[in-house]
Amino acid sequence: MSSLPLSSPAPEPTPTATVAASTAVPAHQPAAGDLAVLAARAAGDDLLAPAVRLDSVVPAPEQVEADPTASFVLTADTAIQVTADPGARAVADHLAELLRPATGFLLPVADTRAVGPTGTLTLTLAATPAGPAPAIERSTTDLGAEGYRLDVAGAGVRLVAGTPTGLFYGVQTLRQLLPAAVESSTPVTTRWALPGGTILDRPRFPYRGAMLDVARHFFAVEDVLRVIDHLARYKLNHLHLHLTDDQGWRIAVDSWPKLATVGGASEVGGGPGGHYTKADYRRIVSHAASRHVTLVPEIDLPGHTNAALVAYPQLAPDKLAPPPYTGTEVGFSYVDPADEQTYDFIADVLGEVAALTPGPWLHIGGDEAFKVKGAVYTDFVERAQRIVADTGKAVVGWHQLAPAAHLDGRVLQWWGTDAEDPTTADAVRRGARLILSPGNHAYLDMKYAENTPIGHDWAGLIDVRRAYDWDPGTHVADVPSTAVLGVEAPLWTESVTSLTDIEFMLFPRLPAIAELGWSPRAAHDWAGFRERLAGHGPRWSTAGITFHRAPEIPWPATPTVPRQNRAPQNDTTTH
Ligand code: TNX
Repeated sequence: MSSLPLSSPAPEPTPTATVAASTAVPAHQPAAGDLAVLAARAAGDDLLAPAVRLDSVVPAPEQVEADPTASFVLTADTAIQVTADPGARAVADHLAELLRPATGFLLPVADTRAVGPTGTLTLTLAATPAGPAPAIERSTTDLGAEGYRLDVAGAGVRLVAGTPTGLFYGVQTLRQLLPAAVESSTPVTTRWALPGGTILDRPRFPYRGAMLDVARHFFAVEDVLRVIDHLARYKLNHLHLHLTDDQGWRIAVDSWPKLATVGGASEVGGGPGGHYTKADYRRIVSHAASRHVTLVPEIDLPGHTNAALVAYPQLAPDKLAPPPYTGTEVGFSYVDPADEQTYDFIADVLGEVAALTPGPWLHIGGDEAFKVKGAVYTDFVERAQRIVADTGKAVVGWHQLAPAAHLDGRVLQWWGTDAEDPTTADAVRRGARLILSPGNHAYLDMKYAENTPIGHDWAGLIDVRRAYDWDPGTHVADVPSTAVLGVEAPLWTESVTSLTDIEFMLFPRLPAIAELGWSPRAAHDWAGFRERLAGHGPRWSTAGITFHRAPEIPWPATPTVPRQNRAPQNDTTTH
């Protein structure tokens, strides 16, 4: 069920599982695509039917109404037309860039004021879209900040949203409705058919994220950009970067330069580590913005700070520089809560990171500070929270922050494994909102199975079903769904050392978490999800994305893309 209010009168959202086939006779003149389908049917040949069903999208849309009598076929003559608005235009250009490599079509983009032929893919920015599909028409009056409506008919494809972000998500849906070959980086000859009908869609929760730990192992800017692309495919809108930990400090800070140059010079296992310059970080921010993803930077305090102490021993309680740490233990390091220099350091660092970050949040960690206890810990957190507020950002922290005083806009990221958590529930009663990252469902560093070659198992094994089968809205006892901002899937990287490793742990569990964050609860259905997800395997293979061929998913046996046209294969059963 959507957490966003529908305008009155508001029909109940229809779960995707119950797709209504429209029986209405199309009012328009049959177009080439329709005629081809009808001709093929008449000949008893279903080969020309679109390869993908309208109800196969991940995450499941709020409402889907298939029209099996219609389909739209992309051709060399297809053009894209878009409302004259810079944000909408950027989305139309993104759509063209997604479709050009595989189709080899020109797909010119023009704004709706242009004279000449109208586009057959039309992207319209409109607060109150109107359209011809009567059954779900009434609920289009409020698509919200991220919703969209997609109509596919023989004559063309019409995408309408109230914001560029909504159009962007409509484009991600459109991409999934084309054959898997659309993921090819080189031209493929196939019939580029989209299934006919209407999708009306908007998210259940406003915060849908993933976390990448770039501190335990460092990852190049290009790797982070690719992860952002993966998030966007599944309509996730936040990337939390865990930028600092015992093993490495990964962001340049001008006022404390040795944090990055000295503190960033290693990683787990003793590799060379690295850090992002401010220019690197700006590249990440800007790519994220182009994918409608907000960056949430984390500076973990007061624990997980060995790398900072190596660089600046005056921050250490004993004022002695510890050796660099390349192991995987936690909870031993902390900045000196009794020294004023520590708070100057925090204000400087958070001030610089806030200035680089357009999003509304700063994450201050707070987890596993085992040596800073009781009132010393809560006093420290309360000061750090106020420093965040002084930068103009809202504070996010792991749920260990819960006992500290509430502060406007405070968000706790819950990573527990026991859903009875009275301390967190009390913080919620005092005003905190929650991001749900239950360790035993959403932690993507957990192994899939006993024999998974990398990963942890302290929170249990997490197969795809376990990642999918829980409800963020009701998960923590005595926390109402109205206090849940959304979900996040963290990937800790003690044992994750490459982009291939990252993708192996993300796919296919990331789309499962994405569906929990986006889709109405009424659409939750493991049996349907595993079928829909299976169709994504060939897409990932074609895009060169590594994934775990999870045994509980009925992956198609044969590639749907002609072999000679396929990108290099990376998909893997074993690692
Ligand atoms: C706990 S979850 C941690 C991390 C580790 C992770 C490994 C959390 C807030 N802290 O420091 O990397 O377990 O799964």
